[in-house]
Amino acid sequence: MPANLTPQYMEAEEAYKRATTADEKIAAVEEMLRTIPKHKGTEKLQADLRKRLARLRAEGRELRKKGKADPYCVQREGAGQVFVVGPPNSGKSALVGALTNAKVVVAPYPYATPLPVPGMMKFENIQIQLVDCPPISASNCPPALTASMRTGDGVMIVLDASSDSCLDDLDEQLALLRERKVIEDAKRFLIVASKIDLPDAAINADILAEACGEAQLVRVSTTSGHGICELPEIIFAMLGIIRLYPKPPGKEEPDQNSPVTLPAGSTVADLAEAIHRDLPQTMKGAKVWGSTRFGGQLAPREWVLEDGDIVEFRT
Ligand SMILES: Nc1nc2c(ncn2[C@@H]2O[C@H](COP(=O)(O)OP(=O)(O)O)[C@@H](O)[C@H]2O)c(=O)[nH]1
Ligand SMILES: [Mg+2]
Repeated sequence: MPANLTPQYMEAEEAYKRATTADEKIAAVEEMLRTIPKHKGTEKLQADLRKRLARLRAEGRELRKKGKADPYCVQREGAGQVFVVGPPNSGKSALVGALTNAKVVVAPYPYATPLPVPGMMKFENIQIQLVDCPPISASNCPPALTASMRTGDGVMIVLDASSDSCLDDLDEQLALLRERKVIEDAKRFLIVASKIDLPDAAINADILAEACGEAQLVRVSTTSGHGICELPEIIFAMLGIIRLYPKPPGKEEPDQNSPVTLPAGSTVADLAEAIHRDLPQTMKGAKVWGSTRFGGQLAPREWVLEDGDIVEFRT
């Protein structure tokens, strides 16, 4: 360990450890190089950092190239990204079209959706991204598509409940998504029985519901509108996120239109970190309205927040 590393350098190193994206890592290493004391004792470390920076930049270029070259890759937007998947003609595009602004193609023939199409769905004061996907089956499932799905926050499996094959379709979809590690034990997913307006669909949906076991099944029809209004809230609940409202001290009301969304179970410290990386260190305390017994009660950093909480940080 070379001597005389400055606090600025240590801070940049911390930022590097916390970085989650390639760009954040590059920025942190650049800062480490800028702040490292330039003398004999740090020469080796400087060389290592330059190598690391070159490697990160090359990886970044490669990723960007792939991002352009990989048509299955979808830029994540909003409070969560949910892939809408299923066999051909099950009503995926119609559903994404009903819930979002996406320009989907709904058609009575299979493979009308050759590539993923994202759209934004509004739930109260947040937006959740839904991605209309090409159909997948055991015989036709591009690895690049399932690789893209793995980076999402959740999956909706849409099955045509009017079809005699819907139970087999369910098994096939679940087996495929598990094999490709899109849904693992912890991954969030939802099963949608579509076209519930058609004959036999209600009975088939009951059979599907039984086969689903613990997994949640939702019955919908884009034709009759059945179940459509309820879906945004169900999808929000599936994602397991909470909305939090930071309030500057002295201000009467927080901005209700731009909550910070975090995984359920997040604490006061997690919210501080999400707002500013220095805030967990600089904060002296937090007042919380909502989950605490009294409005504006002082809460410790490990206090678990709930959806809708208002938090005022004291610095
Ligand atoms: N009756 C009925 N038909 C639907 C419904 N949703 C979709 N369809 C029809 O089913 C066909 C396939 O729909 P589409 O959304 O393109 O399926 P995708 O291949 O899964 O994207 C089209 O002819 C749609 O009009 C529904 O809720 N009820
Ligand atoms: Mg489609």
